[in-house]
Amino acid sequence: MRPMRIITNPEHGAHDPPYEILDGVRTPYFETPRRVAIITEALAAAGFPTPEPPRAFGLEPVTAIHDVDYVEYLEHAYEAWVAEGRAPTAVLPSALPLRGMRTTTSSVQGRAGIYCFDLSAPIVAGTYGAARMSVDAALTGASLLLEGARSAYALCRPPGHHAARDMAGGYCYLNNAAIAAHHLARGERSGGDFWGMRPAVVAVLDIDIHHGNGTQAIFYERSDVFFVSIHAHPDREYPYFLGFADECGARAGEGYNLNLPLPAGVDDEAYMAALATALEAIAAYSPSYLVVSAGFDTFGGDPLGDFALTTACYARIGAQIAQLGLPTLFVQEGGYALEDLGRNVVSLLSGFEEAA
Ligand code: SP5
Ligand code: ZN
Repeated sequence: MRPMRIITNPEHGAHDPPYEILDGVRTPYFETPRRVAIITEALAAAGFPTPEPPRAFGLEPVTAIHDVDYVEYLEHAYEAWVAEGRAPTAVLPSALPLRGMRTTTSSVQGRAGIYCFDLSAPIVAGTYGAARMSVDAALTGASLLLEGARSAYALCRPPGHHAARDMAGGYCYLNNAAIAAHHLARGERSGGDFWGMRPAVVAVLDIDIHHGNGTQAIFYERSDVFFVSIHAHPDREYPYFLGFADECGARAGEGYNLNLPLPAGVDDEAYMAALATALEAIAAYSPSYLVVSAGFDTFGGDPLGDFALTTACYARIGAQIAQLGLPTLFVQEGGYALEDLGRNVVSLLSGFEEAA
């Protein structure tokens, strides 16, 4: 068994917003650079290979998924915000254009409202560069699969699964997993023989506790990417407005979206039962590649989640995922229990490797 390749984002530390507004309270930013340091140290201690820097893929794979206007906003928002004379702390909206309001505006303050759906995606000077290199980490992992690797882990920061075609939110700016899945679906092998160019079917399995609203929206009308998410029921938990069980895809994508919303307090056994349902559905679509949006905020000690998973459960999850026998890219999403985050990541990846 070849060891799992690990790709990091050397630029992630430049994205370090000071706070967010969470449940009406100004809170230190949960999605901190320390998460990467913790995971990196734990992987090294567990004997995983030395992390690799990403290759540069340019803007094209990004704008294949995100609107050009939105990407340009992310790139220039901070400097424009400061040039408007606003506080250099971070770009955050003060008003959101809901129901019947106009969405044309020229100020950065106005555009922040158009391009954010919550108050947890502040833009600082280093946000765009970090988000772009986070995408490159996921794309590097996807390319390794196209080149024949069994698995890869992209230690993406910032995370991506809440980011939609033209919206940031939930610590996410660019949707790393969606961009990687699209890259795999196009089947662009560097070798490029005829069969290698054949478009592939890709499954995205989202195991973050929060519904991957961005990834779902991006692929909702596509039949080449099957999106499956196991998450806290949106009736009680973020992102509140998407992730219900009756969202099954639309038009060409009808039947290619599966949501498994769960109650509070889910333990290891209840989770494994939901995972079995998700994996059976994935197997039925016989995809060529699997992308796992790997969040660890399902952990019992997570400050943002209300599930009760143990560290040992992540190894069981990894082992079950490996049973699909698919080339698999793990993309880091959430996970905020800093004391346990490192061993939870090690547990998932080791469980996969030992069963692969
Ligand atoms: C990538 C990712 O995990 N983003 C998550 C963003 C979630 N933001 C809102 C969380 C609301 C949590 N409310 C429950 C608090 C319990 N103390
Ligand atoms: Zn999450």
